[in-house]
Amino acid sequence: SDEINHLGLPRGSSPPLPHLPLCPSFPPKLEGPLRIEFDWTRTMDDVHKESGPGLQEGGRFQPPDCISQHKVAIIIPFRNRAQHLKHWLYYLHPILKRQQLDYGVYVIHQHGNGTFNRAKLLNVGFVEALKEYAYDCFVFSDVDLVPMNDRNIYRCHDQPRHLSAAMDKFGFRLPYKTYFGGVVSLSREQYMRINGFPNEFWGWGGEDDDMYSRVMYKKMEVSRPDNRVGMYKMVRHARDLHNEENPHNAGKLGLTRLTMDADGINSLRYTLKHVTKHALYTMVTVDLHGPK
Ligand code: UDH
Ligand code: NGS
Repeated sequence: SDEINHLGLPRGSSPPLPHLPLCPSFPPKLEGPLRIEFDWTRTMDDVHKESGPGLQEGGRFQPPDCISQHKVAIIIPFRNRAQHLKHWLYYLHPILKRQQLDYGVYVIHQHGNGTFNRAKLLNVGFVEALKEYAYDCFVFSDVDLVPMNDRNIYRCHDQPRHLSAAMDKFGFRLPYKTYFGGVVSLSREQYMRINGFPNEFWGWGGEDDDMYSRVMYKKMEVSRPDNRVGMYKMVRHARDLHNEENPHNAGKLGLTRLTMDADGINSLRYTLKHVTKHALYTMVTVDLHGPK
């Protein structure tokens, strides 16, 4: 009938994606080692203008010519690091596009001046990203870390992955064997299996070690790229206000095995303040109900 077009859809409705092939397992346009520098003075506006085609509002992207095998939410804990975010966005969007990911960038902004809580922000990011799209993979990244090799793909694997295995500030190797800080990826299932991350590590230190222990206690292993592919450059910075080293955090690590099933995604409480769609990212501002 006249109401139905040749695709069997009501007339006027947009056609389904044409029959795109699955994206290949090895993205064809990767460049390998990259030159990363933080001494330029572009504005956020410049970064937006230079970001190239294909980005959708809120920092979403899908490859135009194939169906990505990876639906990835990138979760960045954030407060008062606008310069770092600019560098991160400038370098990461082109890389993530070349990696042919179906991705979204979520900047989880801690509201107020209370003590910072990185791991709890990451939990919020997991929940809030899933409200928007059926992501199956989560990359949790500090805002000041940029990969120096685009073969370090921001995807998930059969084991949780530590992507930032060779950071410049540690001489391009691990500072210790169980280090799990910086940038990690977990599938939705891997993340649920460890009950997410701890909510109770306020201030600096130890939350990444707790995350590592959770993975071990649930009988998974950490995979890593080699020291060449895993190279990262960190934007140098001074210690932040309201994120002092918390001397109680190290002591909590001995309790992870006992507390992890009760402290995590299943006990997460927060107040969402706003969700703002910027051109290059989605900002989620959240009150973490910190200790006073
Ligand atoms: N973060 C913020 N704002 C803050 C604190 C932390 O956005 O006020 C986020 C940000 O994504 C950062 C991450 O949390 O990359 C980790 O924070 P961190 O303070 O642990 O990061 P880092 O290890 O610095 O880079 C530790 C103190 C470094 C002192 C160096 C003195 N030379
Ligand atoms: C350990 C911290 C980790 C931290 C790592 C690297 O001592 O959270 O140092 O720190 N663990 C504890 O404090 C229990 S860094 O050199 O980046 O300042 O990630």
